[in-house]
Amino acid sequence: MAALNGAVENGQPERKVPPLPRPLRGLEVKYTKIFINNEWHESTSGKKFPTYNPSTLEKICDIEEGDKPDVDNAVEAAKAAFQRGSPWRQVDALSRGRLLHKLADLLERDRVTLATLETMDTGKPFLQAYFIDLEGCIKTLRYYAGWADKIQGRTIPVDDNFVCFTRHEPMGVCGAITPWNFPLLMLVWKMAPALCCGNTLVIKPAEQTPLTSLYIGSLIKEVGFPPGVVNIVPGYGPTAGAAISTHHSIDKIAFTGSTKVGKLIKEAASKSNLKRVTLELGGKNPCIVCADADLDLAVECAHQGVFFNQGQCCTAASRVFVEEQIYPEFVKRSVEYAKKRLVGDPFDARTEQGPQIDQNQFDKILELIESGKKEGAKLECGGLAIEDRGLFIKPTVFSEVTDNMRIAKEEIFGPVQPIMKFKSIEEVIRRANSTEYGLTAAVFTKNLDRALTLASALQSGTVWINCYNALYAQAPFGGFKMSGNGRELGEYALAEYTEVKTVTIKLSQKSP
Ligand code: NAD
Ligand code: NW8
Repeated sequence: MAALNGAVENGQPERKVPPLPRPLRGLEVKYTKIFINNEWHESTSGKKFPTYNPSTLEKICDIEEGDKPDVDNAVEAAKAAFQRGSPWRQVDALSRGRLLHKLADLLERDRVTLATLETMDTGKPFLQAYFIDLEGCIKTLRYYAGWADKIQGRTIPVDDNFVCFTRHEPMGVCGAITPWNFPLLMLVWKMAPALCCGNTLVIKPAEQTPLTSLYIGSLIKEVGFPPGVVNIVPGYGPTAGAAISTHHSIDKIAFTGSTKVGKLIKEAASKSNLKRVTLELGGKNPCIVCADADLDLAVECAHQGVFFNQGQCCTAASRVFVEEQIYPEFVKRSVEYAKKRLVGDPFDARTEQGPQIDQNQFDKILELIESGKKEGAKLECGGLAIEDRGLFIKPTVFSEVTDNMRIAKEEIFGPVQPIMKFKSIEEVIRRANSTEYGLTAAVFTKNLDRALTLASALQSGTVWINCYNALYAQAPFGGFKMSGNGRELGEYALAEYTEVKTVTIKLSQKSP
């Protein structure tokens, strides 16, 4: 019982729990057109494409379908906005930071609207959209807002009668091609550092999920970014996406999505103008649980690690390696968790898991589940779609998984947890690293020596110890090997959005 008059009970002050945010019912979609020069345009071709709500399979609305001519218009606008002497080039560094802070303010103001739109378009639980996606967006914008006036070159000592310094200049027009699993967050990871460094942007959101990206167009205008600084062209990959990756006036491209398309983009960059490319591709991320781990923590983190966002996460813990002594207990507890996971309406506050994004992904996941059964893994629970409903899949756990099975090798991108057994640290290092991917890895142990040995031996851009999905705006994120090129977030991402210019000056006299 709470004590009266704010008095304390058990030495703890009474805590006020804020009420949970509620989604907007009957929200009308306002922004469905192509955003160029701070104005809304119809597509040159006159074509539109539908976007669906994956939990009801109903069409939400039609969106103007951008293609090459629309990308050309967007690039022209972005190029003009980057010209020497343009309004944007005259915005000083401190003011660029203020514009980003103002954009973050508007995301805070419209947080419920944006989270509602994200849930309608992706099917992710509303509370996750609100507390994770929007939180990450706002923090990333504020983090890069702070960097805007702290981007500095160096002074470099060379020959005595020379002065040499570097300038970290914006690159120019940056393309951003984003995926459907975190539509707004992946956009902000690219837009915030790009604008912070003074670039202009042409953005193509995933065709499945254009709504929140287009809403951002209205906020860009409201904040007061000059026309042409941010342009958004919704459309399909092989058309609008390819027009961006092959464009000769785009100086850099940032992509998150599949390895297959990542390769196409790098190829298109090579064949066009050698534009800079950063890629954030998939992972087959090992999660290593040692016998001495805090078992409750490890089971919960491995569960959340793979099932979060319907399993549609580049960081998904999709290869769980468990030391043999605790293997049966770990599997038993993981199955209990999976069976309890609440699947359903993403607007219901109790829901932990919504539908998969589309029929393609749904079919691919069920096909991989079938391959697991056929190749001899033990299906502990799930393994099926949920009957009578759209794209929902039961949380699935496989034990007795071996490294040669497809479910242990291929990115599933669905609610499927493959659990393997290991005997020694040397063995698990070798097995964890025997993949072309290298995005993240996680280790659960109380032994400092083991933890740090694994942290140094694992080939991945991130290693989490006794935690999972611990992402921060200030900590770089990206892949080793085929999980990608370059880094997003943190100070490291600034290098991906600036060119370094060396200025060398000869003095007429040597110093005395
Ligand atoms: P995708 O790579 O095709 O889509 C990502 C983005 O690339 C979208 O905006 C898409 O329109 C665009 N695109 C597609 N073809 C293009 C082209 N030729 N040129 C330029 N842009 C193009 O991903 P998908 O097909 O939607 O999903 C397939 C698989 O990709 C998933 O099963 C999953 O394994 C992986 N994936 C990974 C991530 C991630 O976060 N790393 C996100 C989404 C999907
Ligand atoms: C940027 C991102 C975050 C953040 C917090 C909590 C859980 C999961 C994720 C996450 C700045 C600040 C915080 C998460 C998000 C994206 C992917 C995987 C996990 N991000 N978070 Cl791809």
